[in-house]
Amino acid sequence: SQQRSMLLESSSLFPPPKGIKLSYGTAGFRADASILQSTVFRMGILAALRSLKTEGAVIGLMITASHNKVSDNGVKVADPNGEMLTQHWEPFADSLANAPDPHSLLQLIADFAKKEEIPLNGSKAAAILLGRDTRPSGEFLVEAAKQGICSVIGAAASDMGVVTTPQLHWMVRARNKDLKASASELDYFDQVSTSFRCLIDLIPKKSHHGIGKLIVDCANGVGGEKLRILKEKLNWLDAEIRNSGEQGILNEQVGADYVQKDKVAPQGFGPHDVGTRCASLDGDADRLVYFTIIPNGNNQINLVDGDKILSLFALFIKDQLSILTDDKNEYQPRVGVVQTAYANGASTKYLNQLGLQVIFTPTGVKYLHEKAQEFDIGIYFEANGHGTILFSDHSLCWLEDRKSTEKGLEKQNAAKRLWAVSKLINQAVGDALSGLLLVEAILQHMGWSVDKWNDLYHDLPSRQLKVKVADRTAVVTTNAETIVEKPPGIQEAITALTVKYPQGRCFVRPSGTEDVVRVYAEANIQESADELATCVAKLVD
Ligand code: 16G
Ligand code: ZN
Repeated sequence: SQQRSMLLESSSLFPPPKGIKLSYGTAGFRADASILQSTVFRMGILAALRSLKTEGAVIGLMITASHNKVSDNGVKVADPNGEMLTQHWEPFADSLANAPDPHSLLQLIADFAKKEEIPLNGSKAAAILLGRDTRPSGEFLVEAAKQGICSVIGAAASDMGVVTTPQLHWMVRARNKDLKASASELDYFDQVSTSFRCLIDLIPKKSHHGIGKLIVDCANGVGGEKLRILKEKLNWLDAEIRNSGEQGILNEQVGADYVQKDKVAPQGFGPHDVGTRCASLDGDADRLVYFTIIPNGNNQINLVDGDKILSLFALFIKDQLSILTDDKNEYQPRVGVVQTAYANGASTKYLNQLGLQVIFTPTGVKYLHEKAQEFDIGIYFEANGHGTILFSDHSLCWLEDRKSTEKGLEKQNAAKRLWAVSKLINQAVGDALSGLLLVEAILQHMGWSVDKWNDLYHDLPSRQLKVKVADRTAVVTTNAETIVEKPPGIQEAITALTVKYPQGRCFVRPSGTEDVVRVYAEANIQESADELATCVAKLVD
């Protein structure tokens, strides 16, 4: 058939790299950009099939390797609601990427299409939105993706150019869920800036005093250029943009991943910034952390991580809800908080004290997101700064109703604030830019300095180590990665070491992105956390 010959012909132009096994991993395929052309081409095909399978819904294809080095790249797929590709298709993504030749590729596609009942006869249309970060390799990889898409009859690609990962997810969601067929970056900027201004306008007059300027490290990535656009739309935002990529190298000693893991100030920050509120985005702007520089501290910082952003959001939402629902006989939205084992124990304790239900999942946005969807208002964050807030359709209807019918001004304003939060925050995926604006709006609302925010609770000292192992899959965990199941005996040894330290907690897990096993330990003092991590690292070595 025509479809067959099109696929055979185009895939012969994109031979897979020899002797390399690729895996979809926690967040799509990632590798050195030079070997990714065939993978991206094939993910173009997969995205087209996914669109056909979902009755022609718009599917996203993002080319990025996030916080990894500039010579790497990667590709991931966004489903109709803007969230990560359904896990149920990941094995197909793996086999597609690793098919050795055009004929076996074709066979895989034919078998899968049959099993999933995907119409491959050109009778249906498919639509894919493409985006890429600022990596130079993104240009030729986008071309490979287009070729993949175009080799499926009826499929069409729209290239959104250089965008943040969350912007692409947002556009996909807006086009499908909000039925804005032409949703673009401009609509994103409009929605985000309008809802931010709305939150600022709703600040009670008495707490209206300045909280000083913000400096943002943009990891020399795509976030810088986008934040500049937002800033122009928001004359209220007093932000200085640094590391926006004109000079420095993407992710090199800059960005949220570097700042959070190494707990040091990024390049371009120094003693002159002591006393100023600082934030850091990662290379594709889906992670956000804040920090301040410690005086005479040799570039050391006070880190205000994802757990603390989560705590600030949770506190604000809880406050507004308690204004709105003082009558206990009324409907009360169920609020839930989702964390991973990396969440600092002090943050979990704080959230519990707020009376919130805290649930743990394994590492990786797809797991947290899925869990958060079970609530009326679900808030999730990884300590590394990736997270967002999800509002159920029901809670949105309720808010919409309350903000227009509520008689009391206080209550009406609380409903309007929560409504604005739902518009500002990116409900498809964690978004450093919209997250940053929400943090800024809440701090302004509370009249809080970054130090006041950081004092919500004090992090327990912690240590992370990574151990290079021959086969990381030998380590199997359970219970949201807190317990080692295999190899046998390890968990007993970890427990025996952990109980020696006051407030000790420790776990190991195989990385989903690197060939290592990671160790995390926390305790009441830094020396103990370090010692515990070191001892446990020896166990898995
Ligand atoms: C990926 C995940 C991130 C996770 C990290 C863990 C997404 C979009 N990103 O970057 O959520 O924290 O992997 O890496 O899911 P690790 O498995 O190497 O520790
Ligand atoms: Zn990222």
